[in-house]
Amino acid sequence: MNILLISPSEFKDIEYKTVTAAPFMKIKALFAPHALAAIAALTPRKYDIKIFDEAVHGSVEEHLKTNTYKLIGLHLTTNLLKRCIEIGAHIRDNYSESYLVAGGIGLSSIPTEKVNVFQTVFYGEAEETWPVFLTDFEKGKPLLKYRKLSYPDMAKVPIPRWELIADDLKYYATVSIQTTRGCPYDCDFCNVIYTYGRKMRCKTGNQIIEEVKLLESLGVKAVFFADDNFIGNRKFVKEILNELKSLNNSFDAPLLFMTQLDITVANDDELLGLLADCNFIQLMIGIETVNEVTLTEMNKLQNLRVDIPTAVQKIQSYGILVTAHLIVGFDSDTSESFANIENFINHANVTEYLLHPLMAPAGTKLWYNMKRDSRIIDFELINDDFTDIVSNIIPKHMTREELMSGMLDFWSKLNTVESNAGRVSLFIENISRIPDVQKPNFKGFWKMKGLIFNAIGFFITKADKKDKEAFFNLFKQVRGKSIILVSRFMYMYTNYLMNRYRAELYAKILVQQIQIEKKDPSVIVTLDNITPIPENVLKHSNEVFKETYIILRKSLDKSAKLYNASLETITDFINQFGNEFVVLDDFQKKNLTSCATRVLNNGEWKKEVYSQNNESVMPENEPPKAFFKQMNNNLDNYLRYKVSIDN
Ligand code: B12
Ligand code: SF4
Repeated sequence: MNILLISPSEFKDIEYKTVTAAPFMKIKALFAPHALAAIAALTPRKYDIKIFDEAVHGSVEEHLKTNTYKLIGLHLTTNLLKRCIEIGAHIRDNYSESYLVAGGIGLSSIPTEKVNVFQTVFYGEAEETWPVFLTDFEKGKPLLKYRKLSYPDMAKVPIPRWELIADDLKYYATVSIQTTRGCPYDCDFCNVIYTYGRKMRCKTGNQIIEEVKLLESLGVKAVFFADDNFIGNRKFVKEILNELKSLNNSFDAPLLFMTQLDITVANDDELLGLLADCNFIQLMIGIETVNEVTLTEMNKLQNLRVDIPTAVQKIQSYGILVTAHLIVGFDSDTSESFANIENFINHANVTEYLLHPLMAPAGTKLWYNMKRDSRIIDFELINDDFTDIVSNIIPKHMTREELMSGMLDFWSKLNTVESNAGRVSLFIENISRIPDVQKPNFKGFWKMKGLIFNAIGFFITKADKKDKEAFFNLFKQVRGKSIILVSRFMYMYTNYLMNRYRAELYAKILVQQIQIEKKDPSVIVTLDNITPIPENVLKHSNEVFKETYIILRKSLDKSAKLYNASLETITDFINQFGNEFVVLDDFQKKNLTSCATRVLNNGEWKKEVYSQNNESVMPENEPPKAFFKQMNNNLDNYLRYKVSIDN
């Protein structure tokens, strides 16, 4: 049997366009299709499997004209939802011999009826469900949905099959390795812990080292560690870094590493030294805001453990670039917040930053709170193509227009060549600990010569005059400081070009969006009217969840069934008895039991099909903690979509 795995892309996608600002890199996308290489690794070798990335090879419709597949899988992301559905519809209309499936983290936030073009969908991590599906498929009995409720053990995750796209790897800025999933923190605006859990799940050192070796052998130059928080487990990360340090320095040209982690890294000199000496050149850090009140309100308490500007400078003193992820639009933000952010960037000398408007992902605490205040917007009505730049909230102390125009103004000041060059120069000057990284040997240099000459050639002949001048002045400065810093400087300037262009693209979207909202203010519809979770039920939600669990557990023991029947029971209960609910007394317990009985006898959950093999048996009396989390996370979504379908 042959299988095609598709990574969708389209020309108007910002990620796709951004890379064109650095033509000398000759890349076509920022990230290689990690999820699909991971799925390929979970597929028995007897199958003939191909990965097709539209960013590299163009539209898949063309490819399908001359190639047929028995099974086609698509990696679905919410920012490319329309393209994913378009591809799906094309396949269903023209290739009835192919069976079509889709997976991806974003799927859980999309109403089922929107993705029914796919014959099977995978919710959540697929390490355990994909192999089960393949067996079911071979038997001719694939299910409609595969939902994994427990978290796969990362120590058993196989090495992604990058060799399948060995020829494509040169077209990506980075290829990724994931060492952990999960994050120990619990920030109000983030849904990572609902998706991956709060307990860090780690691969073994051996797995990670083998992945690094594989990528190096395939000619990869830059590796992105795609963890949510690379230092979420300090002991583990230090062990890995100690091994990585000697491995990376033994290569002809050490790989460049980047990752995402939290600001408390600045409190740990040993860790900073290890990161620097492994050749981590860039750390992406969720600074979010420098307003301490907001950090407290958002439960981003780890950021209060440091003085943020000092922490940034300390990390930079190790020769590591900090990319500050910043958010504006929190309740304590006003139009003046833009000036505060600008001051922070200049004061801490942050060389790279991404400023986003506050988004409230569905199901997060922030989303619940804002929705209760009628401040969550029905995103589909405004702009669901550009989910990282058009916000889904109504800010408290600014209008939406002030939020958007503040961002436009911010970029126009900070993205100038002069402003950037000033910060980069200071960054170079302030590096006090030169990373202990091997210089590339002759063979290593030879491998990189194309890239180096292309870049230099670009700045001599094609770059704007100002960029050219700034680049060569800074090049001279960095060369004088240490040869080992040259590659990270070139990376830094390349990123600057791409981010500057990205901001221009974002600016166009914001200008359009401001006009749309001005012309027709009625596009701003808030979600409150269609999500009726009464205050009193919310207050007692854990008791209601537990009671529901205990009632249903007598009849159901497998996690997915119990979970889905619980959601339906609670929804039923809220619809029928929610408004009169005060506390969970005997009367309400009886009501809950009658809802559960109805659901057990003829509920919708019965029509859903579940993966049988790997589903865990739930404990008898006490619901596990994860059950409460899943209920909290999904109940509101479930209600929303159910109600909107019914309407
Ligand atoms: C690189 C990256 C991107 C790249 C993706 C490039 C690419 N081609 O993969 C780009 C920049 C395009 C991107 C976009 C977005 N991202 Co992003 N991204 C990441 C990052 C850092 C790594 C992704 C990765 O490679 N993971 C490793 C692979 C193995 O995991 P995976 O992709 O989840 O795949 C597994 C399953 O989803 C499933 N699966 C995936 N595809 C398929 C296909 C089939 C056929 C099957 C069967 C299964 C399957 O199986 C895989 C193995 O378990 C993650 C962080 C993270 N922890 O993953 C954030 C992350 C996934 N992104 C996130 C967000 C918010 C976004 C955006 C919504 C941003 C925006 N506002 O526009 C969009 C849309 C993503 C979405 N929700 O659909 C969040 C998602 C939170 C959530 N719960 O939804 C994460 C977790 C980051 C974070 N900490 O907030 N992202
Ligand atoms: S530290 Fe980052 S990944 Fe972890 S919960 Fe907070 S925002 Fe999410």
